[in-house]
Amino acid sequence: MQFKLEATDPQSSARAATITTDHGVIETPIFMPVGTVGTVKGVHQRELREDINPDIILGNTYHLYLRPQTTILEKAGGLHKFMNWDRNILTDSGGYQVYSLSANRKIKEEGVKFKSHIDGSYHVFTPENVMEIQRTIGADIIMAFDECTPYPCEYNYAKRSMHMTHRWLDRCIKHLEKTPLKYDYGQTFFPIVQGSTYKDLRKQSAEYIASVGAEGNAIGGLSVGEPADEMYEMTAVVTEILPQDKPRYLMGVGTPANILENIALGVDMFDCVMPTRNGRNGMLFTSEGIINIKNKKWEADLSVIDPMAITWVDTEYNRAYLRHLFTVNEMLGRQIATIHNLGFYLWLVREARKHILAGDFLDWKNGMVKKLAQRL
Ligand code: PRF
Repeated sequence: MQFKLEATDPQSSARAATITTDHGVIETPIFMPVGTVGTVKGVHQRELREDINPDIILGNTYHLYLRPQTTILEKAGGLHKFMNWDRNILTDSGGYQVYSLSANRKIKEEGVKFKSHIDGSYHVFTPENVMEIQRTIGADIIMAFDECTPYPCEYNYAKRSMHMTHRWLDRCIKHLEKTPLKYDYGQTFFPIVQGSTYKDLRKQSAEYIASVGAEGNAIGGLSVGEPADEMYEMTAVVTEILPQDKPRYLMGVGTPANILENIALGVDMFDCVMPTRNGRNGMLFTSEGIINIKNKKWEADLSVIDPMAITWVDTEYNRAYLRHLFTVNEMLGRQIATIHNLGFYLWLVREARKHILAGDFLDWKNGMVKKLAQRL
């Protein structure tokens, strides 16, 4: 993997860069659409490629391990071939999904024993087997196995957990060195900073993560219920310490405003279920603000979905029609909303990149944050 810094904003820590892997170039800042089980929900791969056009999408180890299982993925020659996506993929390690989805999980030094949310069967994730699973899934960027602490989190628990995440990281690295690549392209490994909402722990964790010298670094444990200002404070502490010449990925963030604020703090990569999940529930992020398309307010509004016309759905359909589709629970409504929202998120990070390259990011960001928070 190669990382090339192209510009840094003179008035903030925002950067524009490119990441190059065997599956192509990723222009940053980037938003990665979430494709948990090998599909960005409701979107054809063709639409994703041609209408939304992201350089990279995300998959989840936890879900793919449970279904379709690694035997099938290996037979297919990896996730890219299985799902017919020839651009970049990043897989999360399961270090978050195990805590958020499965019941009855037991966290020990060895690993995590968990009960599947699908059929109640028991499984164990360890730093070692999660590296093997990610080799088999075959994403371009693979993540360390960590513990994402909840919010709020008692100081002593956060500290103990952070140290365990660091020990797990050592085990991930050691095991990865012994586990050969499965396919004919490279994989890049990102470790994850934890430390809850404590500045001293975040600082310690960032220093430890930086010291292992990985090709890119991630920030976990944020956007778990803490106030946005606390998130920004933690990101700022961590991006100060993580190396400038490597990509920084903030996991599971966030709203359009969260993304812009964290770009200003030096984050390059983001993923979040918000544009897809909220889209399926009728929430649209538009150039004029946030819309709940299910509201009666839109019942007879024949204006287009978004006059900015980023993706073709924005002007192809009107608000009253989209509201109608949600009212009668037609799947086309959810598909239209998803394409619109993903198009909007990708537009947002591309605009951010343009403004970083042009040197006027901060003013643009401040104006945008105000505009996007409006509810129509
Ligand atoms: N760890 C991992 N994945 C994650 C997170 C984390 O802390 C988060 C936190 N927002 C989202 N996804 N492995």
